[in-house]
Amino acid sequence: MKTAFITGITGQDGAYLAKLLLEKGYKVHGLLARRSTNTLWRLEYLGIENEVELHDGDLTDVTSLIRIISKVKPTEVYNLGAQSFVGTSWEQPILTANVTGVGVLNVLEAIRLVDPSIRFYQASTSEMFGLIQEPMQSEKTPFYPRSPYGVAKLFGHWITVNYRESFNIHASSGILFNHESPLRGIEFVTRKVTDAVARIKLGKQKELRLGNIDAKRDWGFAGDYVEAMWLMLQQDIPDDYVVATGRTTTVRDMCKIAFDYVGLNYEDYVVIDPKFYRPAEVDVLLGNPEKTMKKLGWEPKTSLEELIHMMVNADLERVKAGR
Ligand code: NDP
Ligand code: GDR
Repeated sequence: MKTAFITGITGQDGAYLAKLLLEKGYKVHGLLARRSTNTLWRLEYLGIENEVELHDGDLTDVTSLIRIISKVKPTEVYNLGAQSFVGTSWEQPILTANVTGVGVLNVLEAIRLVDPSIRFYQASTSEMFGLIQEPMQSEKTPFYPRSPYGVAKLFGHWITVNYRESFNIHASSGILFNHESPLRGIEFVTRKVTDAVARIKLGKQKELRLGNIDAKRDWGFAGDYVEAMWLMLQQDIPDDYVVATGRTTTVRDMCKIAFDYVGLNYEDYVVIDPKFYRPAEVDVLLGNPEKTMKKLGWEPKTSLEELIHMMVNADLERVKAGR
């Protein structure tokens, strides 16, 4: 039986990946960072909270990682834990650097010390491309991060490459473009929009305040993207892969899709609020997933329309139930 250890198991991707690995017959362990509130709602939503084994620890505490990895003896480690909200990274840059950047090195050091044959996945990001230098971004596109989050992730990416080259660790870096779902945190723009659409439709909210709605993103479905993570660790040779849909859409058009779906005009409700502008913006992202499609046989299965409709439906149900 294969055994996986997932950091960030309580996050959007961690929950979907845990479900996928359980379906494949894995024993799944996860890292549980100490919080004063319950963070298991995503695992509960997928009905797998009792099927995974959780271990107290933190990405900034390398001893906790060494202890857990020694005990669990995983064959695969997926490092999905991070301070992942770009906006917050300007308010908490040091914490972001420690968790999202040095946290990667802590996991790699734990693997190097305990068992260098463990396979490792790093959750890298299109935010590393930042200021765009090529119209479509691939594994060969130069990086130019635009936020403390992007800079921290760039460290995580390069330390993953470095440990692969220095110590022969089977370490792969998935450069994933934005991916969303009903389990997306409410602070991210797609979920903020679908939650507002549900509330406005049900008479519980009057307007939706957004920042830069001309920003463009390449949005896919998280459920599709965790499959690519798993595929990377099944390859004989570790590598870096861009995971994206190859289609880019403005925040404005994404809003239109969401409001149209419930028969409303987004222009009647969206208010631009400079409070949500960022000190430095990533204007446009558009991924080229050609290598991933060819080498891993992976492809995105869910269109942006299907994704946004799925999210609006889930939010309508949740708001109606008063959850
Ligand atoms: P989420 O924000 O939903 O999940 C982040 C996870 O990290 C949570 O489980 C959180 O725990 C955990 N975490 C935060 N701080 C710590 C810490 N100090 N120690 C241990 N765990 C911690 O992110 P996603 O699921 O959306 O993303 C997964 C990964 O992929 C992240 O690394 C993200 O940066 C990256 N990524 C995401 C993309 C996307 O579009 N979703 C695109 C590209 C990369 P808790 O629940 O307790 O807060
Ligand atoms: P992003 O996602 O920064 O791309 O990072 P987010 O959904 O936060 O922003 C996308 C774009 O929308 C613009 N925007 C707003 N964003 C938010 N959150 N709230 C608003 O009100 C708003 N108005 C406009 C933003 O300026 C931005 O241009 C996500 C995270 O999951 C990262 O962890 C991951 O690495 C990247 O995706 C790929």
